Amino acid sequence: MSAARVIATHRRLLRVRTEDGREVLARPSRRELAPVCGDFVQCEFDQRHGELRVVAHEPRSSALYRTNARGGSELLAANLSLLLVVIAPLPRPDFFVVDRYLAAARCGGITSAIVLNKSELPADDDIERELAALIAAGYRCLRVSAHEGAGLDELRTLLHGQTAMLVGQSGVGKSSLLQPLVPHSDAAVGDLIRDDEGRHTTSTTRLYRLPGGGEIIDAPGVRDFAPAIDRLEPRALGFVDVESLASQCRFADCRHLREPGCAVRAALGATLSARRYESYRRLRRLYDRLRGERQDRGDRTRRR
Ligand SMILES: Nc1nc2c(ncn2[C@@H]2O[C@H](COP(=O)(O)OP(=O)(O)O)[C@@H](O)[C@H]2O)c(=O)[nH]1
Ligand SMILES: [Mg+2]
Ligand SMILES: [Zn+2]
Repeated sequence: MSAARVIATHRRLLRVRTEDGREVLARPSRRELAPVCGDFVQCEFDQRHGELRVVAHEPRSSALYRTNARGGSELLAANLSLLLVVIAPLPRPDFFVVDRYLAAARCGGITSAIVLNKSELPADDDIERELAALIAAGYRCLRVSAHEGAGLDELRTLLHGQTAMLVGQSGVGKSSLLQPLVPHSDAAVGDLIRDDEGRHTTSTTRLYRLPGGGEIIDAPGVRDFAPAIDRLEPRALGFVDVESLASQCRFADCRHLREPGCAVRAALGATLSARRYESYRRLRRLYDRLRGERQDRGDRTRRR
C-alpha cells in the first residue's frame, strides 16, 4: 500500500501524484469510493490491469459540495483552505452564484475571497455596488488582470501556503490566471472539449503546485451552482452577514422569512444588503424544497 494525492479527476478516472513524485493514472477500487481532487489516498498496484487502484482516502479537513442535477450532494474537491470565486466585468457576473459559492465554502470549513479578473476593463456601477456589499459582509476582494499582470503579486501572497480552488462562470479567466501563477502549467486556456451532454467544458478539475509553496485547483466553469443542502448550517445557510445577526432573532429556529422579532429582516437595507437577503431567501427556498422532497422520498421508502 502506498500514499498518494489526487491531482485530477475526469469522472471515474483519476490522476494521482505518488510519494516519489510521479503522476500516474488510477481508478477507485470500489463503486462506493469516489475520491476527488485534493484527496489524500491509499493505493495498491493492480497486477491484472497493470494500473494503480485507490483503495481508501484519508479523513478530509474540508470539503466543497454542490447539489447535482438530481438534487443530491456531490463532492467537488477536498482539503481546500481557500476558495477563490472569480468574476469579471465580462461575462456579466451572477452574484447569486457568487453568494452560493461563498455559502458552500463557509459551511465546508473553507475561507473564501472574491477575485475580480479583467480589471483593466471598466466594471459598471452594479458590479461595484455588489462588491461593496460583499466587502461589507467581511469578504476580501482582489482586483487582478491575467492579461496585464495587475494584482498578481497580491494574489500570489494570498495563495502562499494555501490549497486554493478557482471557481466561477466559464470565461471569467480562471485558466488564464493559472498561467502566470504556475509557470509551465499545461492549463489550456479556452481548451474546450465536448462532454457527454454536448456542452463545451474544460476537461478536468486539476491541482497544480505553486512555485512559492501551496497549491491551486482549476475547475471547469459552470453556469450555475448550489451548495449541497445537507451540508448547510440551518440557521444562516452559510451567509456570514445573516449569521452575525441571527443570534439576536427572537426565536432560535428563526428562518428569517416572516417570523416576528427577526433581527435579520430588521437589518435589511441598513447593514444587510437587500440583494444578499434576496439571495439568502432563494437559497432558503431551495433548501426547504429539497429537504421536503427528501422527506417525501423517505416516507415512501418507509411505507414500502
Ligand atoms: N481582457 C481580458 N481578458 C481576459 C483576461 N483573462 C482572461 N481573459 C480572456 O477571457 C477568456 C476566457 O479565459 P479562460 O481562462 O479560458 O476562462 P475560464 O473559462 O474561466 O477558465 C479568454 O479569451 C481569455 O483570453 C484579462 O485579464 N483581461
Ligand atoms: Mg478554464
Ligand atoms: Zn431571524
